Amino acid sequence: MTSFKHPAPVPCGEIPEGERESEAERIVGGVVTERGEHPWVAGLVWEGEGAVWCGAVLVSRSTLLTAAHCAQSRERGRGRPIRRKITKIRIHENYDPLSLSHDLAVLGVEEVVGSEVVVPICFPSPNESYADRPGVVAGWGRTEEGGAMSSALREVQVPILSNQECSHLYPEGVITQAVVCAGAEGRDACQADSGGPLVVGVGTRRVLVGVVSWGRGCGRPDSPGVYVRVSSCGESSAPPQRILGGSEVRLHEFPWQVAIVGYYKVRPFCAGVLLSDTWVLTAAHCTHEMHHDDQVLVGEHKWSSARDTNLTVRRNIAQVLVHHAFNQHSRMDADVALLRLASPVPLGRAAMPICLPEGGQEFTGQMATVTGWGSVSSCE
Ligand code: 4AZ
Repeated sequence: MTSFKHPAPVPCGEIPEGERESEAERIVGGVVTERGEHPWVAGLVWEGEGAVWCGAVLVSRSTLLTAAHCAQSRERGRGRPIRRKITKIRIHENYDPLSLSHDLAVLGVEEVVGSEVVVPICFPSPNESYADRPGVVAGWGRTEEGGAMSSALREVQVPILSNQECSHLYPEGVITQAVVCAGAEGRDACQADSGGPLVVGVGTRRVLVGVVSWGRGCGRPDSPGVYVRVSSCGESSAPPQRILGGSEVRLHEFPWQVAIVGYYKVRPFCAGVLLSDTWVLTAAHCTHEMHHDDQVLVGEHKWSSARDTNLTVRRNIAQVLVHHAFNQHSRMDADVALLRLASPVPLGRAAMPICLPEGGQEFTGQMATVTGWGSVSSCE
């Protein structure tokens, strides 16, 4: 028999057993949640005060994500947060308080010990946009524009829009790849829900798609809520596959992978990753082995064969920018460099930039894939 006090360990995104049946009371724009139904949702409150002024979402036992505008406005606030002391605040380095772009912050807290009401959320899998999926947003924010805050945690189902649809509803340029829109008339997040999670169900788990950031009013027609996108936007032409123990990738499965080669040579001496049609990220130590006429191959698969693909393009390197903190002797720190290609590569099936993570994302414990043309045995 399962005891609610000592549930089986839950890695992420699972609502603990016994908390799943909801007898939620219906109210305008959403419903009051059952206790334990959103065990990754946190509220930011002040000592001696009950009111939650921003939401947050637990992504590990000691890390929360929230909106940068929540973290910044309270950085020098009065009193100290209660329940879990915030030990670290990291605001996204590209956060702009005027446009609210990159409105994301990471809060470090004292470790939350096992509890049936506290469960970290799961991160989404790469290459999923979640558009046209039903999302759920939860928070203690206003229940209507200009209305009262809610004393109970509420949730509402919100349709997730494609960025293309959403960009028609807001001024040009504000709906970037770094945001995701969700909501419909009467279904939305509102003030003080900021920082809280937009989740979707994937099987029995919930994954974090966005963090509440802003919107034009609350629940107005044609004014969906705007969330900081947590799901990635990188599109691979093939579904992601884990390469256990190492195996040959499928043709153009990793279209951001580039090879760095000698002048009209084919064997890579280093590799890099495409960040745009003209910029490549590589290791700084690779640039120390480089000659002025070295080149980049984009869309390469088997370098020893000219017949496997005709989509490979070769570019000269016009500029090399090495991280200023890189020390070629220790090679331990800041081993990164940028290469500017002499002319842009055509983007398509064989050449696609990778997305960079939002600052402060925590990938500890997740599986990653590394790709390259390096030695397949340590004896080579
Ligand atoms: C706010 O002020 C806010 N309708 C959060 C979300 C939305 C609007 C305002 C979305 O924190």
